[in-house]
Amino acid sequence: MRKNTHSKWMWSLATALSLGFAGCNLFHPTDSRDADNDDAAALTLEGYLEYQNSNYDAARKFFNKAIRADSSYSEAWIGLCKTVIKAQEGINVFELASLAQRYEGPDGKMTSGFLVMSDEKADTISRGIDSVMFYLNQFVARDTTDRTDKKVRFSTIADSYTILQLTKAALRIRAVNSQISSVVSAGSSGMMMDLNALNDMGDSLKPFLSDMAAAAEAIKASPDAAAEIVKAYLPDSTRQYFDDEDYADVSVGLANTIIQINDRAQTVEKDRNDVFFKFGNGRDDDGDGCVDEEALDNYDNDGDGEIDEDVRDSRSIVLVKKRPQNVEDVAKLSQDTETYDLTKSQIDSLSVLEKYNIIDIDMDGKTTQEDLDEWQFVYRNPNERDEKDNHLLKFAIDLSFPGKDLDEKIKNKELIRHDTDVNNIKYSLEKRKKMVGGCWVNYDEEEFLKWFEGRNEK
Ligand SMILES: [Ca+2]
Ligand SMILES: [Ca+2]
Ligand SMILES: [Ca+2]
Ligand SMILES: [Ca+2]
Repeated sequence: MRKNTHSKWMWSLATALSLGFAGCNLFHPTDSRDADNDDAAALTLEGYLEYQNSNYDAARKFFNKAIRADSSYSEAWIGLCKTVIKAQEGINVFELASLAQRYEGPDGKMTSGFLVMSDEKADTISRGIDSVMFYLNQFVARDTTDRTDKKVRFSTIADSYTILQLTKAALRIRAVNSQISSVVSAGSSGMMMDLNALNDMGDSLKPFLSDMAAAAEAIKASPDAAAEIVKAYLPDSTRQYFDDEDYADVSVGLANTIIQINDRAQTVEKDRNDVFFKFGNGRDDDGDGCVDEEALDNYDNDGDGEIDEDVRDSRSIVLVKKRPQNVEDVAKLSQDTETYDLTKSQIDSLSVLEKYNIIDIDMDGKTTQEDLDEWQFVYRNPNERDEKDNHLLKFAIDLSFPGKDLDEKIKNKELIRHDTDVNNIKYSLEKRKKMVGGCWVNYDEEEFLKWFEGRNEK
């Protein structure tokens, strides 16, 4: 079993990578063989010749000299990046991608090279990637801010860059005995993210998201090659539901989602981490009285002006597919010829999760199947939501959030969020209804006292 799945994707990965490298015959010979110290083109050619002969130390010196002569000379940067990747022991991108391959371990559980390797090896690889990234990141930063001659772009090395960053991310998530493939899965309804796996990561969550976001930028720069690489890191189940043509788009969609989460992770004030990064915990984390009210879609679903605060269990996330999978779907599509843009990673609909049978999101006394307003968007069609700029879930239609602007709304929620000592309540239920509004209007005194359970008493 291991052998079969292995060889299949390996061939496509090898093809993707070799295309990347074959396309990299970028070094234009010049007449001069005497590389002056200020002739970037000639120095780059010298570097390339050394690279061809596997003299990586010498190659690196020439490329560095070329960059000193002309720091915008992209061919020298690419040469330098390829050289440091080649020269770094243990950093063979193809081998690294192979580590992601899952197989059934002796205990019957699915495992991967990342999970079975020794801590020592993981450290070595991790350090190796860091030293390569020292150069790659400089080039990427220049390329994305128009500080190169643009003869060769980041996309040329995006496949290697993706593998290095995904490997880094995989090594981080390994620390909590998990794998990237446990975070993302697919089913007939689309691709899903299980953010519960991220809840376990603690302090390594932000670095993990930052590695994933870097990989995501590379995926966006070169989606077709990246699709093959992404396949190696994601569970096999994602493959059967998307055809090859869609896979690149789905990968970009996933990349966009990860970039958005990472932006939020890197910019949120430290003391508000819990508001955004306690996924689906069945508690009100932002102080508006609603419990796990948001869907992770980069939009405001409850109308309080904040995006993806107090997010619900994200197994409910579904990326829509544009291609019909069966006869019923074909019939549906012919009525509504709308097609979706997979790169936007729109949420089609939320799957109603059983675990919420006992969690009342809006605190109106009804849950899940009795209260589908908690799970349905005001506008069923994601494109319509975009057009109307209305991403509200139905339960939020009548909610109001007083406060003259977003700052004041947040300030009020913060006061409530920190008012956690049931023996010394500063803001009564009546005050909360007036200050924050939100779901507090649905609480009675008994439910109000329950809100304090499990929160810190001072
Ligand atoms: Ca809330
Ligand atoms: Ca929550
Ligand atoms: Ca919100
Ligand atoms: Ca949202």
